[in-house]
Amino acid sequence: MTQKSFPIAPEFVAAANTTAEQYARDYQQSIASTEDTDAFWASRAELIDWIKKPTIISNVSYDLDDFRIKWFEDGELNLSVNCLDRHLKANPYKPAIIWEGDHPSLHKIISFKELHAEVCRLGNAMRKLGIKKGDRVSLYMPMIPEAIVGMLACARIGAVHSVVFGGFSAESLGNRIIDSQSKLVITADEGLRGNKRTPLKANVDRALDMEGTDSVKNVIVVHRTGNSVPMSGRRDIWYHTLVEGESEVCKPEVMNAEDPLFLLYTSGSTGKPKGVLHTTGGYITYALSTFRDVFDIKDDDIYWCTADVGWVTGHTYATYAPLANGTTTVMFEGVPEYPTWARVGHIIDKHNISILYTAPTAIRAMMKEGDNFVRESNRSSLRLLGTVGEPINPEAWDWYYNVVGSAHCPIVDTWWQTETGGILLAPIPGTVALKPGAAMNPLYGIKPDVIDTDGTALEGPAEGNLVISNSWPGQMRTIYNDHQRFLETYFTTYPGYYFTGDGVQRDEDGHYWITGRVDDVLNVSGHRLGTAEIESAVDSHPSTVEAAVVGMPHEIRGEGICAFIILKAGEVASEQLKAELNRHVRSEIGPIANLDAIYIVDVLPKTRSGKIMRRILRNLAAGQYVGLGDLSTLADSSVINKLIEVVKAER
Ligand code: 6R9
Repeated sequence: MTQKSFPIAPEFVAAANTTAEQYARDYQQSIASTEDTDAFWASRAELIDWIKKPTIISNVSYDLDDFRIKWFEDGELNLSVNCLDRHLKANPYKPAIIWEGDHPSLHKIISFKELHAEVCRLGNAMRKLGIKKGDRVSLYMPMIPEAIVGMLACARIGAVHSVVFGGFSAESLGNRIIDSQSKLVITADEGLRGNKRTPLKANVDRALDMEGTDSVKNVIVVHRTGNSVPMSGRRDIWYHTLVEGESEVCKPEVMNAEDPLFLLYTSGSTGKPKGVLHTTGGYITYALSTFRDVFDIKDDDIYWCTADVGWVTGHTYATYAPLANGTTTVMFEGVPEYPTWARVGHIIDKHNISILYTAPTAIRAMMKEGDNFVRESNRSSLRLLGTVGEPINPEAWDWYYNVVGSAHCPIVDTWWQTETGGILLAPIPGTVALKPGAAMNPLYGIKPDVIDTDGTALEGPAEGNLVISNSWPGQMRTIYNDHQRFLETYFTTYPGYYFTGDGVQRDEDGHYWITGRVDDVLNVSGHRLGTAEIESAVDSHPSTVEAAVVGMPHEIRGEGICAFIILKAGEVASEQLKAELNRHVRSEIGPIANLDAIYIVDVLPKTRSGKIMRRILRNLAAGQYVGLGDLSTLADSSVINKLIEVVKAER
């Protein structure tokens, strides 16, 4: 925890939507009692256009014998209407999406009116394919406007979308399709990033060869690069021929507030990725409300969230919240290094971007290339910066603040999770001096607690596990197909609380500093990967017997992946085999699961009950060979020296 704090420039404070006094007063009021919290959310629900206004606000119990999470349960609405139709009267020609293509010569501006028409066309076409309310639709898309059109078209007709990150493998896509039993897949011929192509359609074909994917009746393919791709019989349809001639009027499905909106798969500490389910009314109320507070939104903001639509940030803060608020959202197809590392700055100048929301890993990658690239642009349109995904280190914070933001833009460090639907902790800009690395304060209606391993909530300055003691409208409702796992993962460790899986420190001023995951989830470039998932990918290679995967410090990605692997008898360790193992894991999960270090070992450190002691491996992976902590539960203490030998020989 650094003691340095950065007061916010008086000009910003003077123009900010929220004052320090207002935040202090309204926050206290919003958590004073359940009735007060309900009153707060009832007032925020006024930001939404309801078909039927809710009369019941919350209906929540974390008691496992009587468990329920419902918000606005008698309300009815349609999300696409909130994102599109309601802006058509006052602002039909305002840009809804500014799309910047992979190559700097290519961009497109899509107004709310145009986006509305496109969503209606696709919605009608999907209905003709037999997609009905409640059906699941998988999206496997590059960062092109049709990804947002696809999500909104699902919302229009009441289908539940499941966006799968375009960087995931065919295998990962297939598993998600099997779990969700999607009827339809929307994809593109290829993705294009940094002038490199990703074979999206070919991956879909491979995924649909997997057993258990028969639920998929059609694949809609957007023509992006134009390279020829095999189109199979009646199953595959080109997007442009499908929507051609469709009407620009599409009756929105009436959705109950608690009807599902989307599934998004995320990694947990055990087992396969879980389908986090979000519902309609609470999710959008929370998304919109937090968006306005945290980003101090004004009518003329041009807002750029760099997250891919395949992650929750791309759902909540690149798509739903800005569009519901009528804010222009910038979508970038490419990568920050193409054609040069100056690209991000050039995009900011080109589109007059006022708010930039990105991840520490991207900031570190740009920082490493030096200041000159960023200084090719003037970035004078910027007024606010945000970060998300992982703790930001003070050097990266300083660089973001001083170089990217020219020392006049506050940085909002936003802590949240796929499960939370929206931001829970952040400094509302203008209300508090910033501390680099701290997510600072709870948002309205959120009651965080720091809890020790015995389950005691700690007072004052403290360090422990982060839990939330109440509910908020954007909270996930279940794990798709596995409600029991939902209860066990989040509500059983500390009864009566939502358990986040993160460690936290609360300082003397009551500000929160996230310290990272306390479970077996890695955070690689701000993306979650379960050690169990990677281990089972390694185990599935014919040359291996067993693997243990841990995180290790990584300069750019924040956390890198380190695998300790035992080979089958007769297999010989070689650089070639290691490269092959890495290729195997990347093709099983996706390129983000790159193994940064591989140690071939004869044994793994296990407890007498057979559990791998990852703590020891984490220390070794970080090059720490002494002070390994309590080793008394280790079944065979001689393994430590053997492991140290292997690691030392390789580093
Ligand atoms: C939104 C998102 C969630 C995990 C979370 C935590 C880490 C996110 C953070 C942060 C420190 C921040 N995390 N934001 N850690 N400071 N501002 O990233 O969702 O992909 O589900 O990841 O990311 O560990 O538990 P998700």
